[in-house]
Amino acid sequence: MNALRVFAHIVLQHGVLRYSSTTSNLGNSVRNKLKVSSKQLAKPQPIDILNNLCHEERLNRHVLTAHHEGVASHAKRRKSKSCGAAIAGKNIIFVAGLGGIGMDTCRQIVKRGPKNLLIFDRLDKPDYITELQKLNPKTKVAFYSYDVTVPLSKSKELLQEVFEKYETIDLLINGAGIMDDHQIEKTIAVNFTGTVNTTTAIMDFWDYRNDGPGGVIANICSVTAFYPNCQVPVYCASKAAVFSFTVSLALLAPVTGVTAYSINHSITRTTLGQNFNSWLDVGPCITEKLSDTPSQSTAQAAKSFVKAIEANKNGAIWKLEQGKLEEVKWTGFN
Ligand code: NDC
Repeated sequence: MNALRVFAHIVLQHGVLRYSSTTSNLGNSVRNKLKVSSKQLAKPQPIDILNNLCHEERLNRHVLTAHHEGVASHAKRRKSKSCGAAIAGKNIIFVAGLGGIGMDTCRQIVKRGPKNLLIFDRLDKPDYITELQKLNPKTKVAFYSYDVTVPLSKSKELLQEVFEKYETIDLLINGAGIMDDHQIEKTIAVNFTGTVNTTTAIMDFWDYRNDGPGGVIANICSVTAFYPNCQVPVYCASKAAVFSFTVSLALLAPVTGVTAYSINHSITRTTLGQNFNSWLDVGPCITEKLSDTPSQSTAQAAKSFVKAIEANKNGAIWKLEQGKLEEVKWTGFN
């Protein structure tokens, strides 16, 4: 078991380091790699300490000692690659690129000249693809039918097909989402598991440890991930889960070569909330309430979105509200 798996295990133990003497061999090997004293491992530690252990330098040290030398050159290659533009000339996958937020963001992306924009969506809207293609004939726009709730093996098959054709993918945007708190399992399947599975599938092709080149992930979460709306707690919790997953991805970047940041929209005028139900019908008038609250258009949100993509900042938490882009400071680890 490698140290990362151990980390994951520890995280699940209520956010504290719990190592008993029965795991001494494993404990010693982790200790040696991470230079953690036995005193530290024996005592339960707050999650802050765990995340400090995940600090870039320590993980880099682990990667460099635990894996072959090629990893170092990957890291250098990735560093030099990330200096350039994050959209122009790149190959981009946009999951849910044909929804309200997705389509306007695709319009902005295409204008910035990626090499290929691959739209994965459950919706099939050929007119939208034609429109995007016309916006910039130099960018190739392609559509792939994709439901994020398919089993992980199917996501991997689709990505295998895509990597065989395009060889490299630089950016994956995960944007599939539904808001209907009567559909609890589906909400979690689309909003959370779908994002995790698509991310897991692309790791086969990107992860440094598979000799991959690394990559960038932009996960669409929501401001409700950190300001929950109690009328749709299932939706908010699913978004909080994607948000947490994204924070972890960013912390793992020195190991995997895959950087990540979250895109958190505030109320944006789309059809997302049109037919939605609140959990246990606690807030049946929420649709009207939302429409009375200050909001932004999808065109405004799209401009902020591409600015965040261009900033290309690992671990960034972007809030997109009323036409403004703001980086939120996460104090959870301080
Ligand atoms: P819209 O319904 O137009 O788009 C949803 C997209 O997800 C479409 O492309 C669907 O085809 C795709 N999709 C749904 N199910 C699947 C599936 N099984 N497989 C593949 N694709 C699927 O809604 P939208 O454009 O507003 O939403 C796009 C993303 O932004 C979603 O992840 C939302 O959760 C997220 N978002 C939207 C808003 C908003 O105000 N419109 C917000 C935050 C995040 C919100 O959360 C309510 C409270 C205030 C903030 C707000």
